[in-house]
Order: sequence, then structure tokens, then C-alpha cells
Amino acid sequence: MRLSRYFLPILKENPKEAEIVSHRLMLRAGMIKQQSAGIYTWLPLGKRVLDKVNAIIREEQNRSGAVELLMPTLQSAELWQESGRYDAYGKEMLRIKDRQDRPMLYGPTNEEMITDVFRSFVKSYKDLPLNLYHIQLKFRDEIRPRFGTMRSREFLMKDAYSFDLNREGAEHAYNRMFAAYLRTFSRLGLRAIPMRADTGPIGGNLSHEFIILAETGESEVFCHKDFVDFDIPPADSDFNDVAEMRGIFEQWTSRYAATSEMHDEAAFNAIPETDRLSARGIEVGHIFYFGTKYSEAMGAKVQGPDGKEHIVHMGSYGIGPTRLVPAIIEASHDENGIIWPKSVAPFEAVIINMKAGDAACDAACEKIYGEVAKAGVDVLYDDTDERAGAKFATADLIGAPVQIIAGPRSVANGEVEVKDRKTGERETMTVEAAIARVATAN
Ligand code: 5CA
Repeated sequence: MRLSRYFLPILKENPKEAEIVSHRLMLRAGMIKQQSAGIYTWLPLGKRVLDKVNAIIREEQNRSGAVELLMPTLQSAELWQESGRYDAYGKEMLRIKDRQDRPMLYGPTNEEMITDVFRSFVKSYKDLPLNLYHIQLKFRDEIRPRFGTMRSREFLMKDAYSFDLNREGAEHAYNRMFAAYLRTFSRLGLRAIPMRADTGPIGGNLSHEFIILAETGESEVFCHKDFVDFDIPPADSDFNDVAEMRGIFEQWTSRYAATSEMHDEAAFNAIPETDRLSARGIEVGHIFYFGTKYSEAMGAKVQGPDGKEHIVHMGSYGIGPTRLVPAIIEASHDENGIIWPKSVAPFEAVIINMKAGDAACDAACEKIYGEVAKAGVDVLYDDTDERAGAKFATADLIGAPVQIIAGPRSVANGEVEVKDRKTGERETMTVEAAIARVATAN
């Protein structure tokens, strides 16, 4: 991508409304624009990151055996009257009437709708286990939307819903998703700690939140300090292996870790004082086992191997991609801007032409740009006629992991500088070596 043809509305000044660093940097780097309270446009740079986050989430959901579909954002009130949540959900639900005066709502979550999909088609235990997910916009009329897309009113959610014949099967589904979540967050460059959590309006009694430690986080968490270091299940884990998945889950749950709602002072105090960690964090995922709460109310049942009807056991599993993007920034930035993990960087490399219009600089940059792009690397070429200082500042702000800097002096020797955004280390090398460095790192 040539910057001269891109749409990157960088802000020079610090926006006053931004209270936390991720919100400030997302506005300054031209990633998002607020449209009204808690409602955002994802500008091209932000959209690139969001797409990469979603791609990783999708790969790990698919790996675990979940199957993707897409449900609508607008739902009819009738479905929610069946489950009893239409009245119970309260003011967070945005209620709308269509031209026929029929009550509708902008979905805050999809348990009812997926249960309706399930009951329309699935009649036999032979079709189980089943886990269906989508990545879709939600709306919750939060009293206090804040921190940009961290807590917004319209936000993206990956929500998965599992269906099993009995509690045992549902526990396996839960453990499988638990392992998939550990892998997902790790690939996003994050350490998200699973903690016992309250189930709130979703219901049920088994639930974990995945929390990233951050001072600006809105959740209060308590755990053993060693709990923040852990192994991630490998890609070749057998998600169908009940014992393997239970092992991963139990390795976790054997140690005390809880959010403030579930906080058990006695259990926490049983940890030696020097090993206790109480901190703040950002909830990036939340999983629930709620048994037959919706399937019973809405008649989702299958014929079992015994020939009898069984109400199915369900769980739901959420991740917030539009919250993950600022969470990654909270965890990875410096005073100059964002430092993206390679897996979600909007551009893996930026080429900085320090003297656009200079024949030798242009030729070197064009060569690097052409070859690196051909190798499949997402590369941004700053071919604008801004001064070099402004180009350096922009490159640092938008946080591509590698910068290739071409100035007249080095280009005269057939060389460019390669800068690592994270460490700040600069290395001079030939144009060919720079191409190889960026292209083969892929
Ligand atoms: N149906 C269940 C799980 S599928 C559910 O709705 N769970 S939730 O309420 O915990 O939301 C799931 C995830 O969505 C949260 O972990 C969080 O990452 C994200 N999320 C929830 N509310 C917001 C919000 N207002 N802004 C941004 N992300 C949000």
C-alpha cells in the first residue's frame, strides 16, 4: 500500500476526550472515529488490525471444531419473550419497532436465536456435539460507554454456542473452548488469565472470564502470582480427547483465580501472603455453562440413544474483538506509539522514503516495495513528500514491527537502514538484505 493513496487520518494533537493510552493511540493513529456515544467507525488502519484479530479467532474456533454461521443483528421480541429475558434484560437492550409496530431489538447476545436455529433442524443425538459461532455486531446501551472501543455500545463479539446431550458432554465442550481461548489469546500476543466469574444476565453457575492484567482495566482480580505464567496448549492438541481437554482445564482450575464478584477471601488468604496477586484487568473473553436454561424454556430437545427426548445442555462463549484491539495496545506501546505483535500488525513493515522525488531513493524504495509485496508481506510505503521527521513519527505511531529507511546517503552505497520498532535497534544493510529480512521473516 502506498501511503499517498491510502486513507490514514493521523491526529497531531492528543485528543482531550481520551482517558487511557489505547484510546488516545487509536484516535491519533487514525484507527477509529467516534460517530456518537459508544459507536465507532473503524477506519482502514483499524479495520486491518480487526480483520487480523478476527482471522486468528476464527482459525482457533475452527480448529476446536466449532462451525461458523451468521445470525442477524435485529431480533424479534417474541424469541426473548419465550426465554423470559425480554423483560428481564432491562435498559441495556435497545428496543425498536418496525413499520408494522412489531417489537424488535438490536441483539445484545444470541442465546435465544441460536436455540431457535438449533430446534428448527436438530432432532437426534447423532447430530451432537454441535458448536456454532459467529462474529457479529452487538448493541448494549451501556450507562457509561468509555475508553473508546474498550467499552462501547455497538461492539463486535465472537459468540459460540455449544449443544450436548448431557452435562458430561457440555463440560467437554466447555473445556475444549477453554483450550481454544488459551491458544487464541496467546497468538494475539496476550497473556489472558482464566478466572472464575459471575454469570450475570447470561445465567448458569460455571463461568470463566479471560483477563489481561492492566492498570486501566475495569475488572478486579485475585490470584496466585505464579498463575500469570503458563503453558499454552499446542496446535496439534486433540480437541476431541475428553481427558486431554479436561487435563488442560484442571491444570488451571486447581489454582485460585477469581474476579471480584466471585472473590473468596478465605481461599485467597490460604495462598501465602507473598504469593498473592490482587490487580486490575481487562476482560477479553467470557465463557458460560448454563445447562438447560434456554433449551428448556424454548423446547430445544433431541431424541437420545434410549429413544427418549432429552433437553440439550448448552454453553456460550464470547470474545470481544473490538475490545481486544485496545487491550493489545494497553499491553504493548511506548511513548512514541503502538508496538504491534506481528500477528495482528496492520502492516508488517513500513518503507520510509526520506527524500521522495530523489531518483535514487525512489528507485530503491520501489524495488523494496515491489519485492516485499510480491512475497506476500503487508507493507506500507511512505512515498509522500512529508519531511523525514514526520515520517519517522508516523511510522512509530502506527507501530509496524519493522521500518526500512531509505535516505540519499545510504542509498548511494546501495544500502538502507532497518529499524526494529520494539527494540529501536537500527542496522544498515544492502537493499537485497533488507528485502530478504522482511520477506523471509514471513
Ligand atoms: N453470550 C455471552 C457469551 S457468547 C456473552 O454475551 N458474554 S459477555 O457478556 O461476557 O460478552 C462477551 C465478550 O464481549 C466480553 O468478554 C467482552 O470481551 C465483549 N464485550 C462485552 N461488552 C462489551 C462492550 N460494551 N464493549 C466491548 N466489548 C464488550
